[in-house]
Amino acid sequence: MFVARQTGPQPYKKICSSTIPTTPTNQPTPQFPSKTFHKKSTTSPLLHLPPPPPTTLPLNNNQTKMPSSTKTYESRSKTHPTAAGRKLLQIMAQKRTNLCLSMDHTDPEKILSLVHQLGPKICLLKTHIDIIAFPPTTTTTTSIKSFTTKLQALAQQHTFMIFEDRKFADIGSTVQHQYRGGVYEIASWADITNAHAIPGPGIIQGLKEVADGIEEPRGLLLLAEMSSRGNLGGGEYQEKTLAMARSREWRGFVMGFIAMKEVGGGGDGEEEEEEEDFIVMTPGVGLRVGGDGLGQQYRTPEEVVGRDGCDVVIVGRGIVGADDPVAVAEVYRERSWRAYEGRITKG
Ligand code: 5FU
Repeated sequence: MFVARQTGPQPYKKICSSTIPTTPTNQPTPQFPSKTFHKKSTTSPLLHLPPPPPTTLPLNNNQTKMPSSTKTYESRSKTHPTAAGRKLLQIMAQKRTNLCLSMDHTDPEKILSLVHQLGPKICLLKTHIDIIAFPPTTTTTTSIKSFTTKLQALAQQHTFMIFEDRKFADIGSTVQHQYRGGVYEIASWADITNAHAIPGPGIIQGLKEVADGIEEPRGLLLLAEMSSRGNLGGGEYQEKTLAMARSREWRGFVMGFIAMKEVGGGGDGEEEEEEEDFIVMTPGVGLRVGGDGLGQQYRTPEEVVGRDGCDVVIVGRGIVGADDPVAVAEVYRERSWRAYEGRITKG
């Protein structure tokens, strides 16, 4: 019988923090009806967001376009074309963290407790709201609303943003309902969400129309590729996704990609005077190269951020399943931040 080899973070299996390397390992690199939400501004005192940049950023003829990966998060926070992107980059620069916690626990009370402990380490909290087992003590909608309100309060207290990893994948009309309504009302509390490009540009348009009705900045990531073995992203699919993201229509909404390496960043060809900047967020990050036996593939922070130019590392079981999640989160934060500093020094 074939038994899959499991070498990366395991589902809630204990990881002993004392055995975690704080320096890169020498292991080989793997191949691998209209409702709007108007909320009061809850901007943290840490954040004094700069005004939006001009829609075009003139370059003189001799100036070479620099890839985003060579620039600091701080400089990008002043020029990023989306308000959500500017806010996130500013948090990253000020808190010195490019770590996103993927909170894939199913117990709402446990989630809130862990997020409270880990909030200081992260720039972003990633949720899967539909895996959470909400108690049937009140109506489910009330439980969910109470939970997401608490998450927002924690985001405010510890200065991080919230990313609902919803992976929308339907026609524009349907995703509008899924984003705005249902029991989760994702658009009302998640700063960032993501979508597959497979349905075509209507999915972005549909989500943007909902986001436009909300006072706080909302950003969208497109999935250009995935971390799992055999995924159909990358290559030509990624090129087409990038072309879709570049449309002027959603310049202030599409903030970046889920991808395994830097995407775009050299200007879009049509608008030669403009520099583009897509924030790349990357799951499949572990302290060692490995996998989970179900297709997930792990690479190290040094590979993901330092070598491949990604901006935000997304870590789930590697932190949540550890004996000491706070200590392990600090190892991920520190290694990912050092990889970023090394990258911009080289650039
Ligand atoms: F888009 C993606 C992807 O390509 N790979 C992923 O693993 C999303 N994910 C999510 O990141 C996945 O659904 C988990 O929520 C998280 C990774 O968790 P892990 O425990 O660090 O493997």
